[in-house]
Amino acid sequence: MGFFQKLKEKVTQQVDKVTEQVEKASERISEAVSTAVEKTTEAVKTAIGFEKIKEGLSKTRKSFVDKLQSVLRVGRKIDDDLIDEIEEILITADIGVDTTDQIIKNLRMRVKKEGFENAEDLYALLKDEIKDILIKSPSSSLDAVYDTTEKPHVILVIGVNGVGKTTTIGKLAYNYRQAGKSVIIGAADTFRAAANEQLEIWAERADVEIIQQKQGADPAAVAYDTLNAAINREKEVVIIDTAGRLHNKTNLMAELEKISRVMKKLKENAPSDVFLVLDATTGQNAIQQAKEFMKVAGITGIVLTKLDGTAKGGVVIPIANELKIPVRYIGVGEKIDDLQAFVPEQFIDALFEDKSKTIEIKEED
Ligand SMILES: Nc1nc2c(ncn2[C@@H]2O[C@H](COP(=O)(O)OP(=O)(O)OP(=O)(O)O)[C@@H](O)[C@H]2O)c(=O)[nH]1
Ligand SMILES: [Mg+2]
Repeated sequence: MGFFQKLKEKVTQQVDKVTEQVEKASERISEAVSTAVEKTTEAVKTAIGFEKIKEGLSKTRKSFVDKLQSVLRVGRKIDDDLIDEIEEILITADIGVDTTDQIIKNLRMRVKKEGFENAEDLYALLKDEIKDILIKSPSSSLDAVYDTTEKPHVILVIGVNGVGKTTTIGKLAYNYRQAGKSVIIGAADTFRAAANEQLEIWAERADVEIIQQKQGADPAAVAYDTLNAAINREKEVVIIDTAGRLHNKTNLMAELEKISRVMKKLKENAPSDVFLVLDATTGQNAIQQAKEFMKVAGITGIVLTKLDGTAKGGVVIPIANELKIPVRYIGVGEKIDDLQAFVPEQFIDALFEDKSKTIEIKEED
């Protein structure tokens, strides 16, 4: 091989090596950029979600936190009277007797053990205890909120009249679409006039397909048609709306059982989820409703709606703590992007967010 030939080969080899290194580096850069973009998008979404939850909880926070801050004032010492006052505030905030008992017991224990003396220290302690209760509840274990491990993932939505089932389905469909999933919804509320039209509007807003039949049709037939269409069209998520008339137990059981049985003909383990929708404005009554429904339906998750319209938002705490069914979503408004995943830490931070803290942070900026 001549000198120039050798030189040419060497140069070519080096050029190839450099090209390869540049390609690898550029791959790494583009990977790093897309990870950074993904992370930023996630962080922005979380921040927007947190703001919405905070805003949605403002009525509850106003009554709950204002009352707490007025008894936990600087200079006051911790004594039995103070603990009684806190107990009363928790109960009037719809946290319920049992969960309040649990919180107060833990609070007393920590005060004694850790030697707290000043009233103002109890604010952070109380926040901590409530957060701890929620973290230990089943609501905590679901981080993959819009993940679908099976295709299609079938969600049956149930609950009494007017709690917000149809609205929640519209929002949920939208959230799944935002997460890049294909969705089809089924109008199995064939009982109420105009139920189809209402769900159709939501389907349009969320940009998802809808399957319906005429009013009075068998709800189980609509559920079957919807699942069938989902399988044929390879959709990832199926959401079924149901009628909210106040069922007597036997009717409800028969109807839900039939819907599930008919869907099982197409997919053995359908429905994947049964979500019970509860209206937060009904306070303790929501817990009673849940207990009734739990007797007849295999509920896998709870959606608590209308938190924005009530000071009774504290009811989320006993629902998560006592029912042993995960609270999956909370409704904080009537708009399509107003359904938020229930994340205990985020919820408690939003509930306890106090004004003095916000001002402090702003001043630091
Ligand atoms: N402020 C507020 N309103 C809500 C929320 N969720 C639902 N709503 C309102 O509650 C009302 C009833 O909602 P629907 O979705 O029709 O309730 P439903 O359970 O489907 O009712 P039926 O089908 O009649 O049983 C509507 O006016 C909704 O806009 C929420 O999170 N916040
Ligand atoms: Mg409805």
